[in-house]
Amino acid sequence: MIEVWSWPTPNGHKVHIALEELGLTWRVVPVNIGQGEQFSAEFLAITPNHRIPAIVDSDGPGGQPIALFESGAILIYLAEKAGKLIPSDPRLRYACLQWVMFQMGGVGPMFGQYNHFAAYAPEKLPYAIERYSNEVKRLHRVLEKRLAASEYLAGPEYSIADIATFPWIRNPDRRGIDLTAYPAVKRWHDAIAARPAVERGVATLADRQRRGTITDVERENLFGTRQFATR
Ligand SMILES: N[C@@H](CCC(=O)N[C@@H](CS)C(=O)NCC(=O)O)C(=O)O
Repeated sequence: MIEVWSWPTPNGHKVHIALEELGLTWRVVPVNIGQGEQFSAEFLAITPNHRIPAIVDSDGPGGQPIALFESGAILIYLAEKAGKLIPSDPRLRYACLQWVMFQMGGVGPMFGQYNHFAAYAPEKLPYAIERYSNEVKRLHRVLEKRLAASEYLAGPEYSIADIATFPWIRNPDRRGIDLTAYPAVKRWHDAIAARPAVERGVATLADRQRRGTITDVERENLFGTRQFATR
């Protein structure tokens, strides 16, 4: 059994989707990050980084339990465990890992900073909003170029590179993006969104999704002194 400590955010959805695609047995342990549950002793024992997602697989390598954090590492682990969604041909495998790293080091952090400055920062800072908006658009252009030449990010087959990236491309209006300006990304997005496993993955904890203006408690946990306390 794989326990997924998670919340309905793009990084959480990557893992929910991968588990549904791979058909592994799993259960979700909700970690309400707005309410500060990521700082609990139980969760910190799994990940010192107090960020979702993290997993505990009771049947890890050698039949022993394993705990993992960082969604990219989790996707690689799950794909290798199941022997699916990661190419075995070395060239395609490195292409897959390259696009997973591109998502982890580029798409996730830049889109996240855009969300922060555009939606959550108490002060609207034009320089920061413009900088991250430019990065969001630039990264869409990189994806467009790749997906105009290749069916999926790693090559002809759907892989964890697509699963890592898709949750950050859905809901494009949240980032001021019109996907019709990126036709190859749109073709890829629509094909992935229609997969039943993806529909199930993004439905995980959907009833717990935060809506409306950020509250003072959420701000304190995510961006305030509680977030930055020494632990
Ligand atoms: N690089 C990490 C990023 C994880 C991350 O930022 N998770 C966010 C939700 S998407 C989180 O747990 N935030 C809680 C917090 O900031 O305290 C990964 O991909 O796993």
